Amino acid sequence: MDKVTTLAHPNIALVKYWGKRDEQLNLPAVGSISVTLDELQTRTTIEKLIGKCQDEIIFNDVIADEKEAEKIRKYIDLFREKSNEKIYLKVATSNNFPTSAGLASSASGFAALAKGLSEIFELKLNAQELSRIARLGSGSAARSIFGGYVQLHKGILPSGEDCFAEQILTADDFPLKTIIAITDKTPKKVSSRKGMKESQQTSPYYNSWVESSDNDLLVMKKAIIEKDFFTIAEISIQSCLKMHSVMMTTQPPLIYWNSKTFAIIEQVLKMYNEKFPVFFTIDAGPQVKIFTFEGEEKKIIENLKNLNLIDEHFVIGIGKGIETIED
Ligand code: 2P0
Repeated sequence: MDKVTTLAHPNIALVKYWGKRDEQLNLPAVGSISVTLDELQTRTTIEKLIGKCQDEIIFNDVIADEKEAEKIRKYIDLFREKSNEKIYLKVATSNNFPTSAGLASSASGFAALAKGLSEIFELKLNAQELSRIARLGSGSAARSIFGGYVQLHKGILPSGEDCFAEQILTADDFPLKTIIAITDKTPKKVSSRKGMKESQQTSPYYNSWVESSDNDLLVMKKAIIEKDFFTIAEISIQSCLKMHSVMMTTQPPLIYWNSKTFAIIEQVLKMYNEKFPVFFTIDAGPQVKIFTFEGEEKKIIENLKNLNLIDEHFVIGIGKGIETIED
């Protein structure tokens, strides 16, 4: 195959990943559970270059800056080594959503890239193997290989063989909706990779965060299988606030929220405490991801709009895993 196009979607973790057990192999210190999103997507086209000895990396129609390009070239090196094929590639990737603003662009980016590269290098990887190799690009990318509700196991083996993702339920099994409330579109100041390393080294809460996560994963998995919305909500809110407590107590502090983020949390919690089916989660950025049942999203948006808390927002369903498109 000389050319391939792949599509992948970002995901949002309900039980969060923050911290690594092995930096070299990018092995997470905690497992995580996410939902893969529908309408937001990364589209990546990979072509073999003839007579070139360097990969060309294009990002949103512009040549990628050297730092970004080098990261991608190093990732392609893994596939060159695995396949023993010294070919160079043109990789053109684009997102239909803002990058680096807490919307998991590295998850969909590396998932699309892992799938495309495995096709170009004819590695014939199954979904579990793809999740393992996507993880080497970015931990959260392992989860975007699958659609619906997905668990990434942290594993215990030093090789990382037992660190892979698998699907818990499909999108159709339990079709929730997410409202992504955009509170600030500027790129985040501290990357997740750098931030989680600093948390691991300095937050006094880091160890209890790691210790408490196994139980969150157990309860969340059971709640998803049983489609128990309010337990999913309780664990998601807890996991999010625990992760942000670790972030905030990192030196120097990692405060990803702004005043609107906080005000939206307050409103969502108010509705949740009145038994409305809603909960929030927040990643390494200021956007608030609000989950509810299909059909209930209008009430939440109206409430937040009346309080001037959101201008831009997306309403998104739960989506599928990676796909290859025939060119
Ligand atoms: C998550 N995040 O579980 C958590 C919540 C951000 C906050 O996974 O270093 O970009 O590339 O493995 O995957 C973001 O971390 O980090 C992330 P690396 P990644 O969604």
